[in-house]
Amino acid sequence: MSDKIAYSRHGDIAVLSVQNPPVNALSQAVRQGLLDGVTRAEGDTGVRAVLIVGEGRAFFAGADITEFGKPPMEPYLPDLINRIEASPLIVVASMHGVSLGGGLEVALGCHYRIAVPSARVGLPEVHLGLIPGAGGTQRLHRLTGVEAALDVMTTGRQIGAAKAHELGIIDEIRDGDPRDNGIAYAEQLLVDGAAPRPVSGLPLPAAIDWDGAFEATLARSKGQISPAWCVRAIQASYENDFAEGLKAERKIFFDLMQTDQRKGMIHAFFSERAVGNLPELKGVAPRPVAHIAVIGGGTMGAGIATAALLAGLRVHLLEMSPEAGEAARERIAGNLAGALKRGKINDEQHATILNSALQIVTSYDTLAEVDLVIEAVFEDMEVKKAVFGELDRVCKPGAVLASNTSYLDINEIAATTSRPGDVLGLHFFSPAHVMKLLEVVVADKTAPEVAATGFALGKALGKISARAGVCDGFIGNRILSTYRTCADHMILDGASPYQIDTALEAFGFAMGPFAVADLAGLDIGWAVRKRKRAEGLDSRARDTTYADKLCEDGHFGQKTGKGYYDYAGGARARVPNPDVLPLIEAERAAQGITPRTFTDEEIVRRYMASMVNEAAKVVGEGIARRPLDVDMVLLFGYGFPRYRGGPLKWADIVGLDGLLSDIKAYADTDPYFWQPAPLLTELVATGRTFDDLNKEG
Ligand code: 3H9
Repeated sequence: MSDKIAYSRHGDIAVLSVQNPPVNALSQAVRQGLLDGVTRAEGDTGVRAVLIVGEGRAFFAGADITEFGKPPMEPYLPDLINRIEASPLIVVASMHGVSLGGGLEVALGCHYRIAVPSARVGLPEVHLGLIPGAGGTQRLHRLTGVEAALDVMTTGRQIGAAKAHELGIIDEIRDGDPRDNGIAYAEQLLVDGAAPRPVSGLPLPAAIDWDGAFEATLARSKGQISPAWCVRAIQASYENDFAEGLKAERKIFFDLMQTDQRKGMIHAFFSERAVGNLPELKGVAPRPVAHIAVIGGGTMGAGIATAALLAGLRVHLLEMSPEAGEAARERIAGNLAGALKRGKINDEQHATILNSALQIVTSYDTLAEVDLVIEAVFEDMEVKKAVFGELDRVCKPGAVLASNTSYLDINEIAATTSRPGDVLGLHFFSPAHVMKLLEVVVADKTAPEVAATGFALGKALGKISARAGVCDGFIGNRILSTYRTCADHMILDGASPYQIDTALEAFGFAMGPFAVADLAGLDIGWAVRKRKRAEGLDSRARDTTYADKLCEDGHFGQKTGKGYYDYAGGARARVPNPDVLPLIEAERAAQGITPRTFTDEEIVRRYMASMVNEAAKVVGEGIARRPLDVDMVLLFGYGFPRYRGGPLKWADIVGLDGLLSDIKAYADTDPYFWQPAPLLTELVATGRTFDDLNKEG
């Protein structure tokens, strides 16, 4: 027997306890152990029932994802589950923690299912670019009906025990120890004379309009294909017998296993967990943080304060005047009302947060006791330096001093204090209580425990935190500035903002760059362009000014009702702003450019090549430690499609040599913009990928 399964007897019940920490993934050794356990129970004199129960945190978290992409190893999960279901003994699953994917499919192969009230079940395979591949699409709807089964599979969401019971997935809910519960339930079933009850033998529920459901699911999935294939897999159960249905499911599962979407999503799954796990911070203890201060109560400061309050921290919010303080309180109250409405907090928590956890203050002297400060004032170096001077004066020794700047030099800010080791950047994304990304900007003198504190705070706030070094724009905004410039160049040469947005939204971005600019506010890009021009643009750089003219006329995007688009019909009913194309045409004429046509394919290729090239520079210079850090920044802060894994995973998949050749070809007409990243050149020369660098750590 595998050491992953402990076999024991409790009267006439054989208990198979699964021990594969941390989450009992169904690895080869676990599958083998379960198979051996069932076989042994069947030959064990006096055994009349088998109980399968997980040790530790979960029943089963599903198939072992680390085995994906490698040759499958026997026993295969669908065969094991069929074997369990075919047992002449009664087989009971006692579920606690999560039963996900193959884990729920094992439970569906058992004849009876009991769970503790806190148990959660789900079929999250679509989040990995797959469908359930061990009978889930052939069994679940026989218990729940097609509509509920499709909802569970196509959303991949977890459902609680009570709901699962209501849907017929779980037979019994009982509080207590899962093993004791399972034994008691199995004993009761034996007393009642219960027989094995294979789900595969249950009648099929009413069929639905399969083509309609397929198309509707495809349309909802924003370019991701696996959710729609859940429909086809269930449909297969109506077209032939159970064994043929399983074969059809298996074929779809393996076809999806070969797709780039599966590769991208599994890369995202592991990178999401690795990004906050920096080798250099292993064993470094963060400083305790229970009470923070936020300097500035504008949209960003109020959002940061809201995130901290929702995470249970005390917050002092500093504003310059009582009136500004009141406005900040109202912003936070508005954010909290949203959280209350969505059930994130209850009435009592809402009242406690507003009445005691949040304090609006106007004097730096009140900040003497806080553990960490986040400055979120106007993006101006002199203003920031003045704030940090005050913080240095009043904050207790060991307090962490953070700036939320999006691009300013944290080294310069730190140098204005007497404690640069305590200073770092914590770059939130707006709205800060909603957006998942946090860039933890580690400056030259930031102490390791201060960096670790940034990551610990990010975790407490439920963020995905990525380490960034100091440069203009850190990881995300630096890369954004490059691909956005690439888009502007394509506009000068003949593309329209609307064609570019449409092409990139079809590629999978949540929004195209011009719709994003309208959402963020065109004044932000305008300020950056003015700053860069003031610093002195390289004479070889192409510049565009048509967007400045929109700003000069007071059009800042959604907040003023007009930008690249006109929002008279509301944010979702955008239409092109008719003023924009004439401005572009005038600029082309002024620069003597004869416009040419672009295909959508060329737009995506150039845009992505510029993104990958800049990302490679960011990694090569050590601003990002690993390619996966860039991928997670773009995924969680910039609307990059998850099913493509991130720009550097995408680059690995499409091939680095082809991208480098294209970059070199583009450089023929604009050698300044298209300078190949040394790291990209090196990877191509040595036949390696970005993912190889991730593995090197
Ligand atoms: C499937 O089942 C296919 C079948 O239909 C058909 C097959 C033929 N495998 O997230 P955490 C690791 S597809 C391997 O930090 P939490 C994870 O990487 C599968 N490893 O904890 C991490 O490792 P590390 C369907 C796994 O408490 C550690 O466990 N199932 C797996 O926040 C702790 O994880 C899923 O998609 C796995 N299946 O969340 C479930 N799961 O410590 C995916 C986790 O080295 N998993 N690990 O970084 C999850 O959703 C969450 O991990 C879970 C725990 C909710 C279980």
